Amino acid sequence: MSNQEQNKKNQQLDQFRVNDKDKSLTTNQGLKMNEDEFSLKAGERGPSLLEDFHLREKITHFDHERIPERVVHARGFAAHGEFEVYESLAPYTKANFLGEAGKKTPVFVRFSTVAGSRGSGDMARDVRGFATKFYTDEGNYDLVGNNIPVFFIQDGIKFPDLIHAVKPEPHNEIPQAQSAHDTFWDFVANNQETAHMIMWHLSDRAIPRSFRMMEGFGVHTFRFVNEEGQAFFVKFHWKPVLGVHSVIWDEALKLNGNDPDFQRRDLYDAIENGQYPEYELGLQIIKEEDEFNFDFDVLDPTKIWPEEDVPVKIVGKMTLNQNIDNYFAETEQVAFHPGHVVPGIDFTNDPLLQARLFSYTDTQLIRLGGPNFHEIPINRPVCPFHNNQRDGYGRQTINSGQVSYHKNSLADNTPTPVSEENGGYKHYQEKVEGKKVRARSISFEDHFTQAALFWNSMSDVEKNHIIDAFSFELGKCKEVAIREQVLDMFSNVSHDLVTGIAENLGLAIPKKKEIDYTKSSPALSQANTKKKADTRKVGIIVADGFDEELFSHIKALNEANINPEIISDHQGSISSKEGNKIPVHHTFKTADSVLFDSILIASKEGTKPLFTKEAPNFVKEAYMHYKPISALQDGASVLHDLGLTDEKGVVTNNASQFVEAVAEARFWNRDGK
Ligand code: HDE
Repeated sequence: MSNQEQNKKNQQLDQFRVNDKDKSLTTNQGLKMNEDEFSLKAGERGPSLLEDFHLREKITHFDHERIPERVVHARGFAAHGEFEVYESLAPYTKANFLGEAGKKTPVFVRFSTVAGSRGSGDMARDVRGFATKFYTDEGNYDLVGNNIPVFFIQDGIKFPDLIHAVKPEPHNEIPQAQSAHDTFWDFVANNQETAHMIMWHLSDRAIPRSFRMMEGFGVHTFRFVNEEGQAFFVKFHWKPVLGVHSVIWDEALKLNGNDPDFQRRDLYDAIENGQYPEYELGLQIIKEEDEFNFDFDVLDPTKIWPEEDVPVKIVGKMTLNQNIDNYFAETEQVAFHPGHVVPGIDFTNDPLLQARLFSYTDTQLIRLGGPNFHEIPINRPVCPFHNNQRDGYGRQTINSGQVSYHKNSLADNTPTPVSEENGGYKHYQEKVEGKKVRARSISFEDHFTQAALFWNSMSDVEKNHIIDAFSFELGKCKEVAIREQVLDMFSNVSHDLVTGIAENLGLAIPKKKEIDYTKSSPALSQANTKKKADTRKVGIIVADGFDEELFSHIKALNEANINPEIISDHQGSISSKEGNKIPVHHTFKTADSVLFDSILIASKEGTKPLFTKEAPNFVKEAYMHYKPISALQDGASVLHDLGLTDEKGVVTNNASQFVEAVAEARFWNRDGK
């Protein structure tokens, strides 16, 4: 039996899966219909009849097909998979799914952007949601995280303000899926706790190359509780096995036009190809008694715990190995909630987390139309569930018996509350004391130290990208006063940063402020991430009459787990000199250089003018995007004509060097050429 067959969630979903192929057409009442093209009329040219139940049913269902999109994270894409824990985490938590080395738990993961509508482009500069539902034996556990480890605000009461500011402006609903507009930056300047998150938002992290190549973070500090009742503060990390990689801004802009589904397609195709995305689960753990031993408050969601100070312990791996069958039924109807916990996992007093614990059920009530959304197949736990909740729109469970209240005698006082010893959830008994106040803790007041930590940790290339991103975003604000306020705000982070932005915006450079924070955290820079050729996409430009050495090159790429795709001047197939054919995946009209991680030019300019014009354009654009380029045989003349010889990342007739270059991915030394 394969893993997927054993997977309990998969078995459960099987009961609901229906394939309509080769079946007879019926109404929703099961009545077979003899006709589906014509409504019932009084005479062929006469009026339609109200009696036509088939027309009515079909149109009515259609009229009600849409549900409200998520108020944030509307655009998303999801997959099924499995989580396996490497070692027992019983010393820290009694969570059963983390308790035994090798234990596997089915998962469903939804990735998303935040600001755009459901139909917006994938490549927006935005935070990516990374929400995981673990279908554990003790109930669903949801880790509803992002690909950025901190958040814009410290208190959930500001969330509606933040989202109102970043969404399209209300008077004209412009711009879609972008933070580059006045209201967002006005919010930033007036809410300076955003500083640290803004640094991440304007870094390469906000334009990931793939959902498969980004980290995930639980953001808040959560609490682990073990069997002895001992508690720990914990932060969750997902570390992608392929490393953390991004596109550059110019590619992001072009990708949104070339393929608005770039990131969903990437995830879907990887799973279809058997190149299953993998992420390791990492934990940072702080003992309760060390709560106050840091220069940040562990409850403040605008702060990280630098990995060099609190190491990330790798404890398991998640593999996404199965695509969804139906977008609406699964990805759209899945309902995550940070409050879906299991014994051994508990909350802290982070005021952002506390507000989330209210918001997620509330939003599902309107989005999924009532209190029974837990019965939707994708949301059902794989363990039994029993309580006295009843009725409501769309109720599916048929609860038999006369009792639906607690306490009772008629049903022997069942369903029975379960003691903690027997697996009942008992909230951690944290001692709390204080006056009722609406206030920010003084320990939450430092907004700039970790923003500076992030800046200090960036490579020069990454710093330039951040300056460019600020220049783009603020450059799109109409109000000069907003640009100036933001500049002034970020002069608390780095003078170099604001100098670069001010020059681009033609503004006065703010006065230098004393910043004595020099610490950096190498783990924050993508320059230090893993470099792998695996699953990268190479566009091979080739015309009829190509040299057969291409076949051995393709073999070498396949062996390195690279995905080659053929681009030519016509569809169908192309032939080698010897007449052997290979299928064409794209033409110059259907593809663009930005869709590939690298370009290999495998034949000389063909006889067709289109090839002569387009092949060099693909190479030029890939070069401008710092990507590896390679040529085979007479294809080298195309590189030669462009003056591209003898430099890093430009390879000729050498498959193994090319594979290394694909792993390297970007050659930043080209800057300025
Ligand atoms: Fe969310 N968030 N959020 N959020 N969030 C939603 O719930 C909310 C926050 C995150 O793929 C909504 O079902 C509040 C932080 C993800 O289905 C809503 C606050 C983090 C997803 C909601 C936050 C997240 C959501 C909209 C501040 C990272 C998509 C639809 C107090 C740790 C889940 C829905 C999916 C979705 C509220 C802040 C992550 C409205 C009030 C911080 C990944 O309930």
